[in-house]
Amino acid sequence: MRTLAAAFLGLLAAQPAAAETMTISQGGAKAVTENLSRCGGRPVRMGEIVAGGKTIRVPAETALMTGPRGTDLFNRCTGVTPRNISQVDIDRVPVTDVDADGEVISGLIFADNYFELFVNGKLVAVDPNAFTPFNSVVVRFRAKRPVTYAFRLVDWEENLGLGTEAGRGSRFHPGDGGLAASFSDGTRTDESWKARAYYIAPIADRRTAEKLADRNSAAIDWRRQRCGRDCFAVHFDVPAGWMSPAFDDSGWRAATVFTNETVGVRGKPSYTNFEDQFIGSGAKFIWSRSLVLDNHVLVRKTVP
Ligand SMILES: [Ca+2]
Ligand SMILES: [Ca+2]
Repeated sequence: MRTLAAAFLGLLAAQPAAAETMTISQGGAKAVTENLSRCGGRPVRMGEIVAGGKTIRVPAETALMTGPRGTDLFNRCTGVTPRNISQVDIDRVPVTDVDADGEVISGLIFADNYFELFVNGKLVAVDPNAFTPFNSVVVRFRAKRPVTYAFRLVDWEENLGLGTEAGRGSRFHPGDGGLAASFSDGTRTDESWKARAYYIAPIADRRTAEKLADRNSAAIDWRRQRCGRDCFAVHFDVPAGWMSPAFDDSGWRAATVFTNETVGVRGKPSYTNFEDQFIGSGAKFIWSRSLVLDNHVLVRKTVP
């Protein structure tokens, strides 16, 4: 006869490895912070919405206020505006110790709108500008191979809980995202990364929201999600330890690559001043399946 504890453990083992409950919410979230923007641009606020018996943080639970700020590669807010890479002294960027016996790796990161970079499970940098103006970051860290790169990515939102912002003649225009990163160990963002969406909005009706259990947001025409304060949103629980080297991402899909034209890099010198280091070196824009509807996205890659 099995003991109660054994039966309980058996029950736990029977759960799928990634039990990420889907929750559907409708309507806007309540702001729970002031505007956290440091230099104007769109307001950076976090919100909470209650749905499915849970209180869900939007656009995502982040370390924006507590994490180590990444060093500016280009940031109008701080007056760091190099015209190209020759004006950047990478040797002056502080080195974060991930593994004391590792090698020093540097990297350039452009994320629309917000990123957190974890290396071998350790938070190395958070994006100092969570929304706008568009900025870019340079990182250095000491890490031992194999190196697991993991980014939390957020397409920030002005209308909390709705996945929209004012723009293009609408108060409820859905924004889009995109990540490009290039590291000195040869790692580049491309289709070899894994990606998964955890917050999908705006969705115009509940039936469409329910279909998103498979997270196939690419099958939904974002132009037809015409809704305002009554939009639906789909949330998935983020698994503990998603950034750690040991995490099993075999169930995640390959990242989707988007062209620079689709992401819209023109007029964004925080990217274009380093175009040779980004797309010129093979660092492509990646995201999960919908650049527009997926607003909280996790991506990972382990390099030997
Ligand atoms: Ca940013
Ligand atoms: Ca969006």
